[in-house]
Amino acid sequence: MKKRILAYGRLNDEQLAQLGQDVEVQTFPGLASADDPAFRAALPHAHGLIGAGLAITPELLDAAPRLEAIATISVGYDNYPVEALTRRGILLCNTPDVLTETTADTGFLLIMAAARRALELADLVKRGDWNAGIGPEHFGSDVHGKTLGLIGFGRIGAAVARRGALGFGMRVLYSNASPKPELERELGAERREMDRLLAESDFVCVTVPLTPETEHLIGEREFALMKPSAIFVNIARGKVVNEAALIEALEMGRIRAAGLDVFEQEPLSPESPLPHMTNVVALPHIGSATHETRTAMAQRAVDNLILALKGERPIDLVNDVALRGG
Ligand code: 8YV
Repeated sequence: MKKRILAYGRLNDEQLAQLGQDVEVQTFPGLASADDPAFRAALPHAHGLIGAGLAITPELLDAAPRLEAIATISVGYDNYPVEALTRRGILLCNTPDVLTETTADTGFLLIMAAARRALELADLVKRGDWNAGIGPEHFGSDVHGKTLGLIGFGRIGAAVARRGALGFGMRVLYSNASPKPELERELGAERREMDRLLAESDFVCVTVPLTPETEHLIGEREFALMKPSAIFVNIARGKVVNEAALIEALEMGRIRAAGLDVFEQEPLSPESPLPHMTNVVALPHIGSATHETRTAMAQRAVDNLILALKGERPIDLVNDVALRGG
């Protein structure tokens, strides 16, 4: 008998057909919550899950005693209880690599848009307020030749740095748990303690994963260390930043602007002042959201899940201890 999987992520017909060769697929298009009654009813029979954005809790795992593998269509896995999965011998697979360049593009989009005040000035045109040549009150700041500080220097951080160093002649600083000598050679990047990076950078871009150690890594103290002209960009996770402290830093002019793709609460609450601030570019978590990249991520997740359910090593395994039986 074929194993059964529950697919709640966006998969195309070919991907569903590929899965269908090996497993029985039950789809839950647009599933918004794990409490959906049909999803709950299917969980006890599921060997695999594939999707993104659903908070998987140990309580949900209790309702899925046959579960062998989860393929998340995301690189981040902060909404998965990794230890609980490992204890139960459930493999967790993510989708690194295929979204690196697209997410770095989003980082640069935010750097450029915030520095050149693109949204604010496009709005001015839209309102019909472009009456004369743009003067200093609307000037932005240069990106090229400035100092770009990366907090986190993994795949995505390095891809943002590459754009800055090679495309825009920027000086690159990074703070990361381990040194990256190859990237230092390739990009002339220099490693700094985070405090020094914050003080020296014109653009501070956060690319660390959300973990208990990085939650609220950037708060009041860190914003105070930045230059008043600094532009802060977050393409990682909202909870890495104390959003109240960010709002205050922007309101008090402790930093000049922010480009944000992620927020402490998503979707962003309508009460949040952030999207209404002229010095904020706020995007609805579009880091990897292109046709090409989302298709590639879904494909990677499909390939991972099929391998995992066949008892083979998936391409991307977050908790490989589970494969060895704990
Ligand atoms: C995901 C992301 O696509 O991969 C990640 O970790 O942040 C996004 O690119 C998104 O989380 C899916 O819901």
